[in-house]
Amino acid sequence: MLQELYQPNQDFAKDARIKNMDEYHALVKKATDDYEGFWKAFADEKIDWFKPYDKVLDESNAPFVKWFDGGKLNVAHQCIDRHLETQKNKAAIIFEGDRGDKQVITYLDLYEEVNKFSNLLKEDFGVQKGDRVVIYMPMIPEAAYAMLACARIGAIHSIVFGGFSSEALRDRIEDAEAKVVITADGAYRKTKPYMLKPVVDEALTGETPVEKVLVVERNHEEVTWVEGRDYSYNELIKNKSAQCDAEPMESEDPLFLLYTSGSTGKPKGVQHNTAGYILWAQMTMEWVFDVKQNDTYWCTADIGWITGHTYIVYGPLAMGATTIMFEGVITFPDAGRPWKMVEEHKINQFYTAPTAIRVLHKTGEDEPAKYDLSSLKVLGTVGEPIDPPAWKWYYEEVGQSKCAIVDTYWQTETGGHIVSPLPGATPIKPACATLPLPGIMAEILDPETGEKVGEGESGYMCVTRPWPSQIRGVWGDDERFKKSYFGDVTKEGRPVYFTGDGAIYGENGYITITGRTDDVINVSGHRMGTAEVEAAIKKHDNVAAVAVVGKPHELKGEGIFAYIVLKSVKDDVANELETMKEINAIIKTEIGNIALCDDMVFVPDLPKTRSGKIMRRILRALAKGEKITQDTSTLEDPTIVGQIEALVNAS
Ligand code: 6R9
Repeated sequence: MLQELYQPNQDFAKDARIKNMDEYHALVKKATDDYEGFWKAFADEKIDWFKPYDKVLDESNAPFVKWFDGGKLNVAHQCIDRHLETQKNKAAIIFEGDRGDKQVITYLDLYEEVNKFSNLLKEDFGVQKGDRVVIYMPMIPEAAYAMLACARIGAIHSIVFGGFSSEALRDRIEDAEAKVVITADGAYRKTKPYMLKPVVDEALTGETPVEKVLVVERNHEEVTWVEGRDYSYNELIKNKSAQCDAEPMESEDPLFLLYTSGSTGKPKGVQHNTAGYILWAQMTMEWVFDVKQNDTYWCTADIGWITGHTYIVYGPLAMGATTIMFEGVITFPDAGRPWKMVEEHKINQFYTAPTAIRVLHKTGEDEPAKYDLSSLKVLGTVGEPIDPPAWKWYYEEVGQSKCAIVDTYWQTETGGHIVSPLPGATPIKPACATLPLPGIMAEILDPETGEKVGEGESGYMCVTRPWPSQIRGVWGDDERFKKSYFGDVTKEGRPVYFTGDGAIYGENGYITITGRTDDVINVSGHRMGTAEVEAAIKKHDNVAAVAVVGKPHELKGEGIFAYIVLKSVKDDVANELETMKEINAIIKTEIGNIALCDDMVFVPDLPKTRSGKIMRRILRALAKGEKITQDTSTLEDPTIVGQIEALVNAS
């Protein structure tokens, strides 16, 4: 096994922030010996405090914890203002539009744009500290300005991914009780305009907490304007002052909400607070990507996901880096687009998802060789387990066997990376997230006993001590927060955080993440709750019952497989196809294209236990085409398994 390890590039390592495993172990030891002292040192060094904090960590009300209580700071100040003295003319954001249009935004430009935006929100929209602002935007610089403007004035942003439907947007707006929505008319995809504003209009029909909508005019296509509700950003911003003081925020004031899928019910509003989040965003940027003063860093995520929050906007700007923002599609006009961009912008760190790597590999295996990729130093992946062939292609063809691959494991709830190689220190291994980052007490535990499992054994990926960037709550639902993440297991009296992922220890404590242990499906690195998809499918008049499961998919990682029981069966193929189309149309309006089913099978019934619980394990196995070997005698009707199997095979 050991010979599979790839050692860090020594030329790179000598200038890296963490240069070798001795330095890694020294940091881990420091955290183990004096946990609060470890975090205190970094909080003091990295954060520009308006007022010092009183206490590093308050666990008295665990699992509700407080980090750096009593301190005051502002995230927009941390990300912008404090860099002006030394690098006001450095590029903060380099924007590349879908059609190749480019824009360089310096730190001074960013300061002015964010201040104007902040003044607009305060003066024209009456946004105050603590108000919720929903952002439904394409990947354009104004999306970053909007986030930072909220942070500057203390409003809590909640970004909704632009691919979500009007119903999904409505749910999130209502749950957050947002007073303002910031959107755009639309943007461009594959050179053609597409629209967002109509989706917002739809989401706001009927009763809504939203009073005002700000529309950035990006593609200048025709949109409807509702008098007294909708305002053009392009107009209002013209006469705004570029001076706006950053609101002093408490360390534990909320910074943002981001809705994510869990195993049951509607998406949860994951709440991140100010100080702890920004500290870890900055530290992981520095450690895991090791971005240097003159580097250009590109993360291909969308700001609608946590990766876009932490690793396009907050992390890079907090450390004063240059971050690329890309509006387009990485396989357009061809699968050489990202490599062309690397060559043009001389990108040094590139961060993407396994699903993108698989597509780039499949559709453009030889593309990397056509470009000069010598600027690259670190390649990152995130969102789902990466398979060894994709990893190898990424390492050899894109990284030319000299770049570290950082397989970063984390979640919306963790705020930043928790298990990841360090590019100058950690020997890497295909498809292995390797070791916990210093300060993160991540362990694989037996879910029953709470004991750490041994080498070669699998268990649940957990974190046994609170860390600064962890989720602070589920918006409006403390019980759900406790129930979703903290079971009965405690370690040294502390509630243990459960990630919901399975993992296995290899040699040297190396961690391989094996995937979700709950009913969350990971489609192209995006989390979908089975309950959400099932609720959408049930809206079809002729659906009596449904169960969806994940099924391995060559490009997406997992696809969605639905077992559907119809109320009335006509037994004709044309009719069935029509129903399938109708169901997918409902999913599209209820959630969005990302939740469309790859497979649907109409079945006479679902495999249920006598107590009425659906046996998803069986359905998952059948979707994969596996033979059912487990005991089915506890089922209400054991013959159903054979019937479903025959239908799956025939589909
Ligand atoms: C950052 C992000 C979180 C879920 C997580 C896990 C999966 C993320 C991974 C990974 C294997 C990695 N995941 N990174 N699995 N290796 N390097 O993706 O957040 O959208 O909340 O998803 O993604 O299953 O629990 P989020």
